[in-house]
Amino acid sequence: MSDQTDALFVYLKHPVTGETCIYPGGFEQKHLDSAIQYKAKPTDIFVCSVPKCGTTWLQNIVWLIIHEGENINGNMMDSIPMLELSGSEVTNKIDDSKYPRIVKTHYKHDWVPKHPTAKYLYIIRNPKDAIVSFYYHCKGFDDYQSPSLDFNKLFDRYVQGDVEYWGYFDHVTDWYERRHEENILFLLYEDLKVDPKSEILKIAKFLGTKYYEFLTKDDEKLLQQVIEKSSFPAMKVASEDLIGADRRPKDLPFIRKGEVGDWKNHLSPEQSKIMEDLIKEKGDPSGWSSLWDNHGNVWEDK
Ligand code: PPS
Repeated sequence: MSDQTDALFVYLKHPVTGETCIYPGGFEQKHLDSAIQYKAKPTDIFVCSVPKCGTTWLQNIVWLIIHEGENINGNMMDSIPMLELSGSEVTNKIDDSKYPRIVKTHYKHDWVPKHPTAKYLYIIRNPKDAIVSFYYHCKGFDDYQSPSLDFNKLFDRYVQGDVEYWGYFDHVTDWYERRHEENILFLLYEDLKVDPKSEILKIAKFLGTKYYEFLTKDDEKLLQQVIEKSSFPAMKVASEDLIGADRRPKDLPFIRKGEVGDWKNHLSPEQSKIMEDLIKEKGDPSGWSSLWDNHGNVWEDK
């Protein structure tokens, strides 16, 4: 049992390179050994992110687009496996004879299985909100063994990159530098919040012209369905099935608040400044630090 005020992470090795990476408590080496066997298929769609940036939301949007507005039936993990947790056997069992397979992963770019025609969507969210969401995530899942998690402790680890999946900053840089590659679509949680319609159309276009055409025919009937079914209130209602009601305490739901700027209720002025300095240091060289320039509500003092 870990110190209950500190989240439990585990250190596991990449089966080929031997590189160590931090994973959520509960992950095991056998999962990674299996995941490495997965061969990307030409039609695969990978939904990628650093944790807590809107992955589940994007998974649902992609699902709804390619399944013509039909909801996921039951637990999302059964329909959209998480590669490094589900492994290759489970992932390969997802029937892709009619619809493309969707795979979730938090891997950095190099570790994601590649195929020249597969699609890779990467979503990010401002790191101040991502750490807050991550805090409630760790507190709520038994695997982290930290029901009394201390926000300040987690914050210190977060800004040092001493959390799962290389931490936020290097992960985002890694993917942002590849954003112009033909089969990568780089998305912002805050853009989806402000204008879901345009972002969903952008995603559909990226997935294939036929999806864009489905969405826009008949007075955009399908598009309206996708917007509605992927909205925060709709996903909140569906979350008992989607995420599994038994996996979280009632007061710590997975689909929690879904807001931009919740960090203002959690970060001290010092922590906010530490984040801003890091965003500059890590994001200025490649330019991702300016991604929120058009989102005045993200940063209190801009
Ligand atoms: S995970 O565990 O990494 O897969 O988590 P992830 O899905 O990336 O992030 C969870 C946060 O996304 C919010 N969310 C949404 N926001 C807006 N609209 C919709 N439809 C939506 N669905 C999920 C979810 O509530 C988590 O954010 P917080 O801030 O904790 O509410």
